[in-house]
Amino acid sequence: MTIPLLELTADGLANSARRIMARCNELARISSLRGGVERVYLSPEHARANRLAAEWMRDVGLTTHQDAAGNQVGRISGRDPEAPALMLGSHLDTVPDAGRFDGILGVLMAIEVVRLLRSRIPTFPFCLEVVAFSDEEGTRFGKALLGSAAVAGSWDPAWWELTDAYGITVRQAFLEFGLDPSRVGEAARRPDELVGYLEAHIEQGPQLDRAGQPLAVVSSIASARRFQITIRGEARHAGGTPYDMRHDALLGASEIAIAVERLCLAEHHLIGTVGQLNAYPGAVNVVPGEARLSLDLRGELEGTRDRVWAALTRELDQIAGRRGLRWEAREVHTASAMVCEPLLMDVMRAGIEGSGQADPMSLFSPAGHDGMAIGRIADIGMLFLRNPDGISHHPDEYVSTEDIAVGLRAFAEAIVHLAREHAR
Ligand code: HGY
Ligand code: MN
Ligand code: MN
Repeated sequence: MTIPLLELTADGLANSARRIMARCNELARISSLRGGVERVYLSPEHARANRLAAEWMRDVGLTTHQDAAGNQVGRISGRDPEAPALMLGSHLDTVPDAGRFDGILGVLMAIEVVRLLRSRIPTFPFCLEVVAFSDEEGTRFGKALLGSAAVAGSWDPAWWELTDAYGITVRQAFLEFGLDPSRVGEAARRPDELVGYLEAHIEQGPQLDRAGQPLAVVSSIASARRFQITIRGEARHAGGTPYDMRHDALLGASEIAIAVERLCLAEHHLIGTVGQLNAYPGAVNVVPGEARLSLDLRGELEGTRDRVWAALTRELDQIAGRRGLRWEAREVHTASAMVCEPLLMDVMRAGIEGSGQADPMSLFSPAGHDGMAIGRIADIGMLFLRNPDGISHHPDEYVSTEDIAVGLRAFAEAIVHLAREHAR
């Protein structure tokens, strides 16, 4: 049994957890969606959420600034103000009609952990930084991890021309937000500035709920590839066109959507989703001449992911041959799998055990996270919190204040364990 390093009282942790829950609800009201939660990159809602997060960061003694890519950053010194920092954080942006915790919980837990560790931080051999990343989901421009990619120094100039649903480019959105596109490189951090990155996040899956455990250590984050697939056939009269003359693009798209499920079910730790499917011209009395569908393909191993993508392209060829269709695919997002650093897994495990949960599970994350980008410049570690029924990217997403309290203790303990490791 790991003896806790910190004397954190149950009442104190419960107060912190209630504060976090109240703030998740407050942030949920900063939304572009009436009656729901939606906050996207470089929007007025993003700016308001950053201002609120900055206020909460300053409340716990963090010095704040917004970086050149719109991420909200807070920093507090350890023994040496010039020392590298342990970065804590997650993201404040959301998917459409989102829950209140995906990303947001991790930012608020990071801020709260600074409050809990205030008296110890001046003895730490590293500084602490809290980062509220600005675009983990990629909801607005289709490309995920824009904010954390800028921090990782991997901003791709091709992204300036990405457009949102209204044709606004990333470049225009930067300018409207008050950012200077030519200075995005200033958001980049050097590897020698960081001792690591730790993120707390809801699991977004059912493993912890099924196991009846509140917390888990994350072992790795899935690799991902996202595609926009266009299938073209021939628009025709819905009444006068017999089946043997049809080249129905929507039926071709439907067949490939079913094939995604079939091929992924046959694999281990691989999952594919068609989240968008549109038929054109979209009239009730016209055979669809064109269909556009998205594919989100993710796997623990890139080889498995890529092998299934190759198999899907062969299926697309067969479907197109049979139905007289043509298809093309554009890859809009690619992220390598990111393995968590064993030392950070160890301190996270020790933190969870210090919170009273013996022998915590290690879980692979099929959900993507900012650590996929930050892992290019720093070692990463993650803490998962149970979210009942695993439902996420949905308004019913939930985490209990009890699990938040236990998660805070584990997170704080893990940081103290890491400080001890670095002080050796
Ligand atoms: O899509 C994901 O896995 C993450 O929630 N952005
Ligand atoms: Mn998400
Ligand atoms: Mn997330």
